[in-house]
Amino acid sequence: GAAKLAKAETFVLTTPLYYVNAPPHMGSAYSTIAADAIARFQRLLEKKVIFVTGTDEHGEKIAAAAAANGSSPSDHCNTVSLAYRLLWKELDISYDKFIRTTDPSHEAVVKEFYSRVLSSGDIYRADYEGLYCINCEEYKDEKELLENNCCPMHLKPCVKRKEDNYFFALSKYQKSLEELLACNVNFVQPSFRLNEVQSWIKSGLRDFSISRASVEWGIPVPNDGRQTVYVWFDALLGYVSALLKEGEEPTLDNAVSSGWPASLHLIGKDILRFHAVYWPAMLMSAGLTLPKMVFGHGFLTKDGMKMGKSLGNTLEPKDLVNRFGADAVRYFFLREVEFGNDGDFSEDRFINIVNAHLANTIGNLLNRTLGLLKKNCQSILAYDSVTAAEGNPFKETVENLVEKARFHYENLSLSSACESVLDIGNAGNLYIDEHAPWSLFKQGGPGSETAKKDLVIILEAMRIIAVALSPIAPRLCLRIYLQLGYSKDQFEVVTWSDIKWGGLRSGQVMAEPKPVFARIENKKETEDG
Ligand code: ME8
Repeated sequence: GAAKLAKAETFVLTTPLYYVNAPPHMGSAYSTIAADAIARFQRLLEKKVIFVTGTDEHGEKIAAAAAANGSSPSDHCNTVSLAYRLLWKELDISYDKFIRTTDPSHEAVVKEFYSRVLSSGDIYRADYEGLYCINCEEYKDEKELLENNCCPMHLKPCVKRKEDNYFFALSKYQKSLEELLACNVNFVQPSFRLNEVQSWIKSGLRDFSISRASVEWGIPVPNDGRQTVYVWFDALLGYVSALLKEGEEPTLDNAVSSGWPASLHLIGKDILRFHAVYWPAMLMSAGLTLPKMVFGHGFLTKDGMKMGKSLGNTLEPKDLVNRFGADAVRYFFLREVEFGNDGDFSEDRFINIVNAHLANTIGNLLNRTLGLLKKNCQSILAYDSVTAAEGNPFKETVENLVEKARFHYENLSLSSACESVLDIGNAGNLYIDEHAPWSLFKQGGPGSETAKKDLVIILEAMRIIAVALSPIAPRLCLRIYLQLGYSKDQFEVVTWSDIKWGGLRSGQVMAEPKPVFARIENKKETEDG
């Protein structure tokens, strides 16, 4: 029935739940910006979206960070978790749920989950000795380590640990995981990461320890108060507990019926093993449905090294937003980094791209068209956009590019989606230069009728750009909509179906032309002359 259909349409999308050992940096912001663009696109398609983000607050690394600050773990977590929420606000992140793994309802869900896995017979007690990387919060194989047992990601030596722990019988799921990946080739994305996951599994899955005797800052293991639940066995469940509704009894069943399974876990490639191997096995053990897809994107790098809290080589997203605005930051990283691959940041490149695409291709085109309309038509459209474009191949060009953009968004090729939308702007610039409506207006008579149509055509293309680019640069697109004479309320209910050519009507009054995107001054260029 209708309820079932509505449920099928729910799109649950998650970002990683970020460690609160340090405030957010550009890498954390990158995953979240990408997820936000995907969430906004899905909403344009009129799906019910539940966009989950949050913070991962337990474990040894967090406790150590709190101690180093001289604060209690919970004060420390409150401060840093808030910093994430504040940054998400500045970046226009439209999340629906923000889960903190220290929420009591989450703890209840973890305990219930643990008990289910225990009753499946997948938890046992054993001694373990191995090399532990605190920054990864993971036991490592000696084979994967550098000299002096250094972790290849964090370049810090792993420590020898011996513990009496509870173990999860991951090895029991070897076959089921192999089948999952064989039958469901889209489970791991981009597809070039599938091989990597398959070869981990093929090399033989080993049971892993899911409790810590040495760590106090965590959720107590049910039936054994002397151990806490391993931070990954705890945090992954945040994707489920996030779905609980306000005030609802915190049970697994309630969380599941509110939207589980996730349609997409968006993560960095560093935590692919947890999401594509450990997590599905854990869910199978507890009898829960698996997520539909795990997408592991690449790293933002600085000097070739992963930018991160542990290495301290980060870029401050706050600074970038303060200097350039949220739209520029969002646009740059989504356009510049092919989604799935690594990408490097350079300030020159940032300024050049954002100026060329947002200020010139889009902003200038809109501004000069509105200028001409003001001068020659008192800012009033003389034709319906459908009539204006009759028999004009430009309309088809725009329609083809819109289809491409949609295809790329659906395939999470965010950079290509940006490119297709920008190509509408390029086509518009070419069109206006070739048709030169300013000189047609001078001719008067039929010439100025043609020119009036040309302006409507360009502005209709602008309207379409404003819808199609809104997942990436929402504020800029709102400003375009306002310039085209619409209200904020009208922009907020726009859907992908509004992209259809024909929105602008004769008689519609455009706003006073005003730049929608301020060109960024490149200080270095100015200094260099
Ligand atoms: O791993 N480039 O949290 P975390 C791109 N708490 N993305 C980056 C990045 C970079 N340089 N650095 C970090 C954790 N990220 C766990 C997750 S999930 C249940 C628990 C992004 O704060 C990327 O998405 O270390 C990466 O996977 C995530 O931040 C890790 O964040």
